[in-house]
Amino acid sequence: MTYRLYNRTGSGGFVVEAALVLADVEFELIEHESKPGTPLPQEFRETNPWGQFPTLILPDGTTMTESTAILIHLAACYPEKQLAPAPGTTAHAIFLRWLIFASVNAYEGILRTGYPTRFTSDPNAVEATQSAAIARTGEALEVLESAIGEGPFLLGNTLCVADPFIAMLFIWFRGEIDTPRLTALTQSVRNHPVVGPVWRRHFGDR
Ligand SMILES: N[C@@H](CCC(=O)N[C@@H](CS)C(=O)NCC(=O)O)C(=O)O
Repeated sequence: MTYRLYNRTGSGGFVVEAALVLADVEFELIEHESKPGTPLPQEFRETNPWGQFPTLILPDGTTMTESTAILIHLAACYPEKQLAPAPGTTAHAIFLRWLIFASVNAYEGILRTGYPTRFTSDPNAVEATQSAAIARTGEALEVLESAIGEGPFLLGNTLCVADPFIAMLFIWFRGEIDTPRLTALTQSVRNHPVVGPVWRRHFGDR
């Protein structure tokens, strides 16, 4: 059995698809309707009760959710593909720190922006919830900007799977911030010979 990836074009599943392509492993892609908010089939809810993409079925049948957990797992499975620095190294510690930071702060902020009614029970507070989420996401992205050293990638010249993840969050951000390093990182992800085509399949020219 190969990997089976439940995904939606333009969703956070992009980054798992990119990691599978970087790992050069076979996978079956099950694409759902691309419009956010489209009800998910019951079969999918049974697989992931939280109802989000990406959801990855491993070759042994185990279900994995949470894009960052999946990225860390795939990097551990295929060390020769160098999806991330070697575990136990300082570079790996830095990788983990910023990958998880991006997930729990920037991705969460993006979700609050996109689904504000989940985060307030006050119909009059929806817009305020959304604008606070945009501001907080901007702060998280500014912290990520300061984590990028010489660039263009998080860890220098070599792409790791945190880079497409950060680039994806950056293009989803609806506010305005001055972040030249994030801009350069995103451009380098777009230009990457392996990740670039996956990016274009999900995000076109964005
Ligand atoms: N923490 C999750 C977030 C995944 C997520 O929010 N996916 C979005 C698409 S980008 C989704 O499926 N949203 C549908 C929903 O939340 O109902 C992860 O990192 O995988």
